[in-house]
Amino acid sequence: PQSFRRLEYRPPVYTVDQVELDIALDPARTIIKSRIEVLPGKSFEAGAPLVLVGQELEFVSLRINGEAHRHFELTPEFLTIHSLPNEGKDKFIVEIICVCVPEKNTSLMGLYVSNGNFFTQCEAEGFRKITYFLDRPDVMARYRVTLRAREAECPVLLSNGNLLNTEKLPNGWHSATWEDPFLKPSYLFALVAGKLECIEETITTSSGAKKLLQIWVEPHDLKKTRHAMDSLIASIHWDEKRFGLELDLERFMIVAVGDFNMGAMENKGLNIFNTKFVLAQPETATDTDFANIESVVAHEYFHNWTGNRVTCQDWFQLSLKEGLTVFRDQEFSADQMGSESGRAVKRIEDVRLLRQLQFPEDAGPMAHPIRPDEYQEISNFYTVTVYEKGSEVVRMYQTLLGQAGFRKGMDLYFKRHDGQAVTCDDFLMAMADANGRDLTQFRNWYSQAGTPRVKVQEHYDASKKQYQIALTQSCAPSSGQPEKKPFHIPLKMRLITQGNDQVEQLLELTQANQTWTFDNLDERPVLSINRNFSAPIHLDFDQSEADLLTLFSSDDDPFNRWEAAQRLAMQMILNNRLPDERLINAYRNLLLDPKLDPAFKELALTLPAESYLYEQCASVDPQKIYAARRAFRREIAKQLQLEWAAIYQQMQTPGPFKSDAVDSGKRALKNLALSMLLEANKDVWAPMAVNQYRVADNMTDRYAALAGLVIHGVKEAKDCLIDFYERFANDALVIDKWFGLQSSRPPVDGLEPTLSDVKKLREHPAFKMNNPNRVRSVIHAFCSNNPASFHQADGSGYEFWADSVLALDPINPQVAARLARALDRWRLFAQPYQDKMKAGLERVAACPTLSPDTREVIGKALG
Ligand code: HT7
Ligand code: ZN
Repeated sequence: PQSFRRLEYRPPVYTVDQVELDIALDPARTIIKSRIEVLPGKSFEAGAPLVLVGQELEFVSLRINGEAHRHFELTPEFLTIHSLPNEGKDKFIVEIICVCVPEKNTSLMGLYVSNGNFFTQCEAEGFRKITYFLDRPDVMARYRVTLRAREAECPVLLSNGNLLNTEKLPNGWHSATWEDPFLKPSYLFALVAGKLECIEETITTSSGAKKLLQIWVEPHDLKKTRHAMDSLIASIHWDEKRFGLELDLERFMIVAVGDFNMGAMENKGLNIFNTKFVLAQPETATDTDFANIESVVAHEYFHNWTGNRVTCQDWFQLSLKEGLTVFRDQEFSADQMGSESGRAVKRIEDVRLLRQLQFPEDAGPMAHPIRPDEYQEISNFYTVTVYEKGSEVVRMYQTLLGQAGFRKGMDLYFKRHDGQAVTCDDFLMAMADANGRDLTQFRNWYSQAGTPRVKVQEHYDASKKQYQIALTQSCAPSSGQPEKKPFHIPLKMRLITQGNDQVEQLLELTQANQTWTFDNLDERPVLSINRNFSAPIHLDFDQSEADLLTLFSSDDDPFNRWEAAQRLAMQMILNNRLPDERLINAYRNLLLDPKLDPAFKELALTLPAESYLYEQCASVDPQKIYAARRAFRREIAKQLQLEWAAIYQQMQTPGPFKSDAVDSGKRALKNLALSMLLEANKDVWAPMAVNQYRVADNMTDRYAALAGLVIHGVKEAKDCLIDFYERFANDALVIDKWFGLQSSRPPVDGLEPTLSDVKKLREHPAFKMNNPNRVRSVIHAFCSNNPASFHQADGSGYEFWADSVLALDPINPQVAARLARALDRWRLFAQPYQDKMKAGLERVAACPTLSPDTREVIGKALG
């Protein structure tokens, strides 16, 4: 397979400054006429051919400077044009006509049809499925686009920028012409056409300019767009306030589509979203859905500056825009929580996700630095490493430089690079120069894969009243990187003493070993380190249970309070122990503490995920871990049954539904209580769950009740599942929940294995292999979110996985490649699991027609 290497980057030989597209939309045969103005690029040499990329296109004609041109070669991937006027030294015009077939495009890259409407997805390399072009992010041009279509089928025609003009055409056709005033790379091009309607708002931005905001959806979904619009308006105001960044377009549009490979896409002025991240009403969307919509809307909006105004030189720099934009959306969502403890809740949620998904990635066969050095298929590198670890790296600048210093760095970054395609080094230099800091060593975060380990050794000398901590950093070898250089690791710490007289400090760990000494301590302090998770590391710290209990009950850093609870639970589960009396008492005190946020309590009482527990083991027996974790949970449920019952009553949220942080925190804790009660004694508490299912006025409560019934194998679950399907049969996103819940049911005594249900669900008339959301809700939910059912000693889960990857790959390689990653960590598992996983991987590898996407993932897993 072909590999692309970061160090082989060359600036373009030719570049483009103006693009005109005329697109006649037809599902069976769309005709694309392009007129591009080409001029020498930074690597130009006289006489060099112009090499354009194109994929799955039917070539029709080529003209140069108005004349038919015959000096070209056409391959399935390239259109290579020779004999250019004046050896290519002067600007010349290339006109190409080509054809594509949107209705046959199940990859959902390029131009495709979803429910009768047209959509595009061009990042990373989809524009080449629309026309032959220099489809690379460092070629930035101005676009003018005319869309034509039959008016009855496509009354709405949208593209980037401003609407210049619309026209009625013969035979029931019509057209719209759009112009984007900003330079952009081809990956930010978009068009949407079809039967859509919008809600709109006009807002005034900081400079006093009026802006039109629109959210376009299928007409029946209009009533579900208010929350997305509110989120967009809040994002616009936040970016002005926090970063001084104003919306630069007269019009900003969001469009929702039901078939989409990822969450959303930041096309300039025309964001395209998976419906899952736009549509919400209390009756159909959970609190998590509401929060996700807010954060994805913000994320895509924030890309308007971090990604669009300043873009990436090449795809190795992806984290330049993605890490930075995730950091910005995390900060936005934290601010929306409305309180300091709300901010901490958001931080815990973000770190939990990082540790569940990114830490395993960084220790597995797909490990890569946040700025990878090599890839075969770029779409495989839209990873939790590039996004979430990338965000942690950006957060560390802020920790080192302070919020004001970080802002100075951002201001300089935009001053230097507005309108350019740049690198992660340019970002680092802006941060360093704006603050007069040498950040040379910080570069190692960009170039080295793997999660650093920091070992903590503490020593208290009572006679000297002196306390010392020695920190040692290391990082396991990863592919192509046998030795790691030390990272620059900012560690927030505080010594917890009875006098409560120590302040928080920032330790900068830059060497392999470093020691810090603290004087005048009358007693041995308890160390609270890596507060607020100031660095994305593993902490090797043999802290006593007594110290962890102290931190759990009284650390003033809520993150570390939560962390202490997680570490206590983790150690006990991994040692197959049940919670002891001291821990149960600590849980009880936390639950009863009126000063603590319900949302925080819910997080503290939620046990570490199985995927995180796996990472702590040398050889994983998934069934043993499941059993130990479940037993631990049942003990908490039983020992605190009275408290759970009281909490269930106290956390009711009467009155009209609000999706804000306060009410959603109460619902989260109430529903944890419900689940714990079912865990403790399902026969006693099932009627309460059934009642909650029936009377709920919102999806959070209805779904939580249904999930409790299904997961605990309550007999009423069957009827409630039937009722749920009938109630929401016309709402695809809710039906996804129905599928997802059944596929993620852990094993239940007396019920058939979940795999038999999943196989039936795959035959269900509403299951569609070409809809990524549905595939995720059935197949991914089972293979990636249901470890206890998936990892069966007979290997049946892995056989199902292999069958599914092979079935999905010809339809949608990107979605198949994601599913393929479910077996990444196979080497970590004990026998017989390991051999059975390997057999599954080998079966997939043997398929001769595997896509490059899936081949890369499987190849690395087996390599
Ligand atoms: N920047 C967007 C990336 C994206 C994408 C990439 C590959 C294939 C399909 C895709 N859809 C969207 C998403 C984001 O980070 O905002
Ligand atoms: Zn993004």
